[in-house]
Amino acid sequence: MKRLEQTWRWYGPEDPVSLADIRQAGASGIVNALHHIPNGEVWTTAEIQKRKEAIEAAGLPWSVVESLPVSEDIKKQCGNWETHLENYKISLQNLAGLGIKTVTYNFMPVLDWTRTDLDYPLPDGSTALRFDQTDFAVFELFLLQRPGAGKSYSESQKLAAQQRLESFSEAQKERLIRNIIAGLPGAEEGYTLEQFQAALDSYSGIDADTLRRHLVAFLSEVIPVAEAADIKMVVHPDDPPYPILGLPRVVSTATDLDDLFEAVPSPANGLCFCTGSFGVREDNELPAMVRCFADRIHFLHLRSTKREADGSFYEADHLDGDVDMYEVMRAVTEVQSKRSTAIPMRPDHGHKMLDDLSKRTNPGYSAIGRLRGLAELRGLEWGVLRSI
Ligand code: DNO
Repeated sequence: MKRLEQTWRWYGPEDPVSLADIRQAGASGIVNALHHIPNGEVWTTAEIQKRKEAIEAAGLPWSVVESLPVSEDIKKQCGNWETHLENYKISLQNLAGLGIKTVTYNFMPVLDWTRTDLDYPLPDGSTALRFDQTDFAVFELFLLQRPGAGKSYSESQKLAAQQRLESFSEAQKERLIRNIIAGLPGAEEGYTLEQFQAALDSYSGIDADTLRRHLVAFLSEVIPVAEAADIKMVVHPDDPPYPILGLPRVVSTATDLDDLFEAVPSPANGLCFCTGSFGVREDNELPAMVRCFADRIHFLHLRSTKREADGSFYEADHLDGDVDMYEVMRAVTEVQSKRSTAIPMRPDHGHKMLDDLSKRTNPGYSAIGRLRGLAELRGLEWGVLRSI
């Protein structure tokens, strides 16, 4: 029986984790994007070919694109969105022409994934990424001063945020702002505070229904091209999986996915099943979702998050936290057993640990933390398979 394909995200030539390191981690496929090409522009065959050759020279295939970003104009249907849409189709055809056939994207307005703390200390001395609800309130209520933000918080949350603000040094305030708006790796867009507020304002009038319509319109254009090119498009869920900053989010729950697949039923309309993102919501039952969306899953991000009472969460060890990774893996192996090709998975968001702690790392994408994650997941898959 085919096992999952063990892949690893590589940020390109600037990534402190080299392709040679990745081979030693035991990964056999690369997840990559052309981060230097601005969102909305075409990924030319020449640029794709150049990157593909660099990856293959290290003895690895370019297995998955993460991400071919959807421009803000497309999400809002404004400005150059029609040109961007045509460019997106050309990029898909160019990728398919070179045999790269799994393409990840997301439809989160303004921000891709969001964290408030990139070095949250864990009891064992390693550090994790964290989303702290009170810090986030400090950011939008007092640092950004987003008009209307007060409506999203209770009186006690506002008081907690006020007290937290008073305890912060200037450096802590600046770090919080930077963590949220400077763009985490892969997010592509980075902002100053003024640009950030302007980007939020540009969504006024776009509620969840409108954003959902825009997503369906995007897919209605792009999916036929993907289908003809034998590409699987995989949507990454919202992270965190609920509306933030007054912006709508429409890929957070099983209901959202039902709507999406009903609106655009083509098999090319697929899902990147990210356990860490979906797992932040208690009402997302992950093993059941894997079984329910079995035919749509063409890429897996495996990691676990630990929820806290006030809505905060942090990234736990891959086999710890609120994600029941054993049950998820059992469901995933059932899905894999019915496929003729290996589903790519990657360990997501490792801790900073051992040498990672003193090295330059992309937040969440340290070498050793992910090596640990991959090793644990590989062992879990092996154990599940051997026991059935
Ligand atoms: C974070 C990533 C996301 C993901 C995009 C996909 O670590 O999982 O940035 O790549 O949302 O478009």
